Amino acid sequence: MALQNNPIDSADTVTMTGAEAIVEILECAKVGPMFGMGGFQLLPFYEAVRVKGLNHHLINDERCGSFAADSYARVSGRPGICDATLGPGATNFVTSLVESLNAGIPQVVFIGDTHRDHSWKNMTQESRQVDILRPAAKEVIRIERASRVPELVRRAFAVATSGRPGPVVVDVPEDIAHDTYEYPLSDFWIDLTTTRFPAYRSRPDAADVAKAAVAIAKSKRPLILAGGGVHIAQAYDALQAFAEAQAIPVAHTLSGKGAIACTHQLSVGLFGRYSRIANALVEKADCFIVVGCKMGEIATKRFQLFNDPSIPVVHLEVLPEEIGRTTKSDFPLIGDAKCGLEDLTAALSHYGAAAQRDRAEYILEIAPRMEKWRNAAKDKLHGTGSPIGMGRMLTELNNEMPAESVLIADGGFAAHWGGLLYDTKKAGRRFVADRGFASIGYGLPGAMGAQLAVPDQPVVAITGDGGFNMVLGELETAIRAKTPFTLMIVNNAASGYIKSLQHAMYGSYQSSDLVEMNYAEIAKSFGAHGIRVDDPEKLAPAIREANAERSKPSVIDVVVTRDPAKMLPGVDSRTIKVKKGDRPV
Ligand SMILES: Cc1ncc(C[n+]2csc(CCOP(=O)(O)OP(=O)(O)O)c2C)c(N)n1
Ligand SMILES: [Mg+2]
Repeated sequence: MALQNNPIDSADTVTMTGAEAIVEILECAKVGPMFGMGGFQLLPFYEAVRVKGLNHHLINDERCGSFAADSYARVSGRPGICDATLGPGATNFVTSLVESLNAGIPQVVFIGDTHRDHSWKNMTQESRQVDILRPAAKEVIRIERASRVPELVRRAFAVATSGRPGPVVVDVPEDIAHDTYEYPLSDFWIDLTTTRFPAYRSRPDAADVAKAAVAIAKSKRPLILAGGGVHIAQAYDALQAFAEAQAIPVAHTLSGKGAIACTHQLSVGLFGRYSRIANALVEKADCFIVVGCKMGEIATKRFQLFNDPSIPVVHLEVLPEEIGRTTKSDFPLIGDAKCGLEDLTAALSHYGAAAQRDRAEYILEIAPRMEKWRNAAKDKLHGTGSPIGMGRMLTELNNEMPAESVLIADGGFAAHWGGLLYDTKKAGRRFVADRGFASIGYGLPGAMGAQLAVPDQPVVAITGDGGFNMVLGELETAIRAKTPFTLMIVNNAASGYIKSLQHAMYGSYQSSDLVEMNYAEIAKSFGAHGIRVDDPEKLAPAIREANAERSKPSVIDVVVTRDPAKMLPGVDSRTIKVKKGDRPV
């Protein structure tokens, strides 16, 4: 039981260590699972966690603990919590913190640091960890006074969950963690709004909304471009209501998948580097409504897709400094995506009937275009040959995954194939791809974090064999954490993305082959469930069997093509031409 969760006027005090005070606030915040690996500096933190019976998981690599915290946050809507010891533990967080920073995902991250009586005396494992992590985090808060522990942990939550959320590091010197201090009881509280995200919402200026509404009303072929910000703002209902009322199709980025259900009649799928029909609609659009999207390299096909200055761009974005970074914006709307969409809907309410009438033919284009694309892609989507094609694998996942489930896609091919071909059946963060930094190795820890957020729903992760090799120690963590997700390892015995690029550019290969492995056997030797599949007909039964296993994780070792000419997600990957200096895929 937390001591307090309300600011009270009390003269009573309690004596405890700084680390215990941290854990008091975490308890007030009702945090979910925590992930970390201990060391001397944070031992009292671990002891306080034990005494309170909070949910903490030892991980095998701090980066993976923070990946799991990131994924937990995305799926639960609550900040992820993780910790590491000083030095190598803390510096292991660099990659995972940048993922969360770039993707706008809140984490509260505790790291131990040296005893301040001895800092800079060449203490063992000492480094300038605060400086190393500073650009990887939204904020680094170093605790310099034990008396300020409750205030600064509250501050970490507030910064992590506000505006564009992000990771906040709390640096805890050894003496702060270990020494005792007298705290007023009244200091143990937290604003519960800051323990979820988005914490506090902001509204765009009403005059800006009115101007944007005029531009939208004038357009015949507007297109909504939805990014990950729709998830962060949980703007699903607002987006669907706006798109339906104004008869506007919705295209999405890799991070924005699920902004509207992929099966919704207004969904036109992924736009950018890969697309089904969305890029064709982009080319004919006469107004873009960009929502919670940074318009980065992949979304814009390396800044080529949205360069016609005659087409008005409405850009709804929570951070003003993002406006105009990559794409000129005629109607910037600064604020929370949910509030902004609600305001646009209200501003255009008089125009609903006209929109339905004027855009009826436009909307009717979607289904036949999608049908045509499906027909053109059917050899890939329904391929019957062995080795298994990724298109067929995604078709089987589309068939087998229920509406209430989560698919995690690792940083390489998995994200691109999944982003292009996977269909979420409900709005929501049901497709999680680590597109903030696109590190490989997110799939397995990401599945663990997501499964802890939705213990009763199927969670499937797709990862490459290279990505799995990078983090396979976390299979031990997942078994211990009793997280029964399914990990599909796309076994191409290669750093396949790289190999296929080498194929396209040079026709020869360097350092892109892996040893042939049987990952089902490896999984079994860990004590997990393992299935090896090399016949596409066996994919669906394997997914069903793995998802039915609820006591431990399952690995499905999916044997796919070794031919680098067939690995790329585009339908026409065999004929791809690579221009010097450009990235084609
Ligand atoms: C940490 C990290 N290192 C390197 C890369 C560059 N990279 C992108 S995809 C890829 C290949 C990954 O191989 P694998 O996980 O087996 O997936 P495949 O492409 O074969 O499906 C690499 C090395 C990366 N994204 N992240
Ligand atoms: Mg591979």
